[in-house]
Amino acid sequence: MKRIAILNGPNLDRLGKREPEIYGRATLADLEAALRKEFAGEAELEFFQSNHEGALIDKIAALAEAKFDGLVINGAAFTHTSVALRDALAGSGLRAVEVHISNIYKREEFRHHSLTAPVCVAVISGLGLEGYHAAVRFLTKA
Ligand code: CA2
Repeated sequence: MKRIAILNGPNLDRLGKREPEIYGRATLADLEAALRKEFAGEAELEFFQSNHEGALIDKIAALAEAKFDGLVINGAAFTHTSVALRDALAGSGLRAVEVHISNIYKREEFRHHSLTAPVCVAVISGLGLEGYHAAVRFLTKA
């Protein structure tokens, strides 16, 4: 069975609690339950959320050491700012899919550029939480 990790960056612990017009009403716990349900018996899923850049980087290194088969990452604001997160992904050798709930290209200019996208195999942006499902589906098959 493929082992896939789902990483969420800063403020995504607030999902479903604020700004529902952008991010919807489902919480991170709802997302975890929905993914576990869809991929039961198909993929082993591990979930991690942190508001701290270093914690995300440490987690990526641990997943690489554990030889995970794939990684879904919503780096949230760190997507646009963090060379360290990009370096961690690039150095991990993990197959990563970058997911954004919103369509970052329809939003402010500063969200249009991702430092992490070039070191991921694919990017999904604007499909809402369905983007995580699509990413896990892809990594489970690939
Ligand atoms: O669309 C996405 O998934 C983002 O990665 C979300 C980030 C944003 O900085 C990126 O540009 C695009 C922000 C996550 C904040 O999430 C919240 C959710 C609910 C309430 C408050 C924040």
